[in-house]
Amino acid sequence: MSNSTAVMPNDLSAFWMPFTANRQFKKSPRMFVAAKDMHYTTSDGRQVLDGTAGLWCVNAGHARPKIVEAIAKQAAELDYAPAFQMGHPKAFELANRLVDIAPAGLDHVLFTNSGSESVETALKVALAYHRVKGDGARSRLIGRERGYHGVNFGGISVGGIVTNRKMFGTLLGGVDHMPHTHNIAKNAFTKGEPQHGTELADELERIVTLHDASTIAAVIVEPVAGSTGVLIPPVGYLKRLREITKKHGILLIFDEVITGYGRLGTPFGADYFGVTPDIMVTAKGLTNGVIPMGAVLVSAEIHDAFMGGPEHVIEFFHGYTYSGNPVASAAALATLETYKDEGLLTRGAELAPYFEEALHSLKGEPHVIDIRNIGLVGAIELDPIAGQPTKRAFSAFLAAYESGYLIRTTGDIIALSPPLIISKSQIAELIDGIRAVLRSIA
Ligand code: PXG
Ligand code: PLP
Repeated sequence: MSNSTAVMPNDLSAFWMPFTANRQFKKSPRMFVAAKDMHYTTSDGRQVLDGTAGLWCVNAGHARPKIVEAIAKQAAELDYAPAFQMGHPKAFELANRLVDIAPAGLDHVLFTNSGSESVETALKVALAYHRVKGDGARSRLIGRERGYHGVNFGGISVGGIVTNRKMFGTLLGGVDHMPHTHNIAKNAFTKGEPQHGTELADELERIVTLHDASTIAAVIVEPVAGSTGVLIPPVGYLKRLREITKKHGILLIFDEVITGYGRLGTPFGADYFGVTPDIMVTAKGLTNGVIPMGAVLVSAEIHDAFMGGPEHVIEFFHGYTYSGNPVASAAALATLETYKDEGLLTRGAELAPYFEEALHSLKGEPHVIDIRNIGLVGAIELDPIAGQPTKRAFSAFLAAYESGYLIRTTGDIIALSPPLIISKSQIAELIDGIRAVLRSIA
């Protein structure tokens, strides 16, 4: 690209970048200037194969025509409508389409602008639900170690990533955490769901006994923990959580920000595991990442519990300026159409065996201590450099980018979550690229 450097800004200092090593980045920036289907174009004109669907969100691949057209059309036709006490048709249509593809029993939708906002919304719905039912003593929230639920205060409180929590004071009170299920000693190089660790679900019984069920509002987990390195639940673990929560009248919230919209080869993680939560948190793939939007799906029982008061009174004191924004709604409808046209919500199931085999062919390469996969998500865990955690994986990330592959690293784990349109030959190319990277780094 001859004029590509023309788009480079002259000063990078003002933008304090999110979750980024700012000083390292600004010394040697990595800029994307365009994207189409499976590839990004860098500011120096190189093509980079997208191994991560952006940040786990571009499930249909980049710059898909239906989505691009829908956004342009909607912006010209109805750019914005007040979200409170007014409506516009596309938000209602989108809610209906979501209920159509969601697991049976999730019948109502609240819109947000991100996964983090979806998490806050879900936690608030859970607390308020018990309260409107006259059960307001149920105010505790239970999360899990190594859980990621976004960066807002509720989400980091129930979340279990120390670095995301420790700077920010006392967080929400009344929160407890279950142990995570990651166990390399027993489960290394498992394909799909690991055999060991199902009994860790019973830790929830212990927590319930400690606090008494009558004080607990909800349990929130990611069906597969994405952000902390693709931690796949042991066989039967989520079913057990469902049994325990049901037995004790505790709501189960699935945070499907990553597992939703086809990532596991099923529309949602709930479908993959055959476990339906009371509340499902989504974002990312809802709009293919193009426009910020999240959606929280709730059961009719939860929704209906709020509908008892006088009709002119607001039933739930919560919402965002951009809840169900027209342009975002149009983008989401076009995204769901694209998923449907191309069978993308289940395409991962066809590709998963091939992806699994390719990924596990990295066993035995330098530094690799575990490989795990489910649907079109995979992780390669590396042995950390002694005294310098995260450095090895970060070197792999930089080397991969230089050789034309976008991968994601968290700690010393490489995570892969390519767009669901990826071809078999592109999977092979990605894995071979990573193989070369692993052989090249210290
Ligand atoms: N819940 C889950 C399970 C997530 O994965 C969020 C909530 C928050 O979504 P927003 O839209 O507020 O970022 C997420 C987001 C990564 C990575 O590679 C993961 C996420 C976001 C950015 C990077 O670790 N997950
Ligand atoms: N802060 C102020 C001063 C506001 O007026 C508003 C919304 O009206 C917000 C924050 C919340 O913004 P949003 O609805 O986009 O989340």
